[in-house]
Amino acid sequence: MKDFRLYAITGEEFHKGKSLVEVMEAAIIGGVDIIQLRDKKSSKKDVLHKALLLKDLTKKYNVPLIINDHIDVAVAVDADGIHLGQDDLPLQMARKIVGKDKIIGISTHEIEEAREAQLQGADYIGVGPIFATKSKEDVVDPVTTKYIEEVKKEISIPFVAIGGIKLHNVDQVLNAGATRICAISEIVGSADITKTCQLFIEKINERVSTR
Ligand code: TZP
Ligand code: MG
Repeated sequence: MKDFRLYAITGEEFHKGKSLVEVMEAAIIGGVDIIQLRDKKSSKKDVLHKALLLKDLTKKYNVPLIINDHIDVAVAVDADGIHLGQDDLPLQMARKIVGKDKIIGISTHEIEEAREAQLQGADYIGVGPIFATKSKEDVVDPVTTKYIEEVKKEISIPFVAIGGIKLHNVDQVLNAGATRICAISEIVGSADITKTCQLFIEKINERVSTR
């Protein structure tokens, strides 16, 4: 997959009356270079509708679209990939459905899960939650930046840090060795989404270019 720096996930409870497309377009304009549709509440039909809207948007900007959980929706709209958790369909089974050209991302919370995801052919892993977060139900305890250091040392596929990452604490995440940042609430809940993304990108570029 093409490398990325800033990954935005939808979180409609934070969108403050703005439309899904408006929010994600502002993020893309600010420099987000991959987006995920994550919707744990809507019907399949509504998720499909949202996926079609985001497919049009991401096509316009040439940004990859990842669908959380709903592999069928991802296939139906020809999304660029899917994101799965530890309790979702196993990676090899999901791979059979989406094929070798699609991106598969896996959430991991410990090094064993990261090793397994890499072994099974994940295209990237999520590493988190780094800090406490209110954006995910049944979330495990924060894994802290220690887990980033472990993954950095041992895992060779791309990893993206997630969970409670804000402009005020992203430096800690970058200092631990992350080069890709993912956020929900700090991006989509921001009063100025484009500006927030630009500031994230500046911080990432500052750190990453000096390594
Ligand atoms: N997976 C691990 S933490 C998390 C997910 C989906 C939520 C991240 O949301 P926020 O608002 O950036 O903390
Ligand atoms: Mg899932």
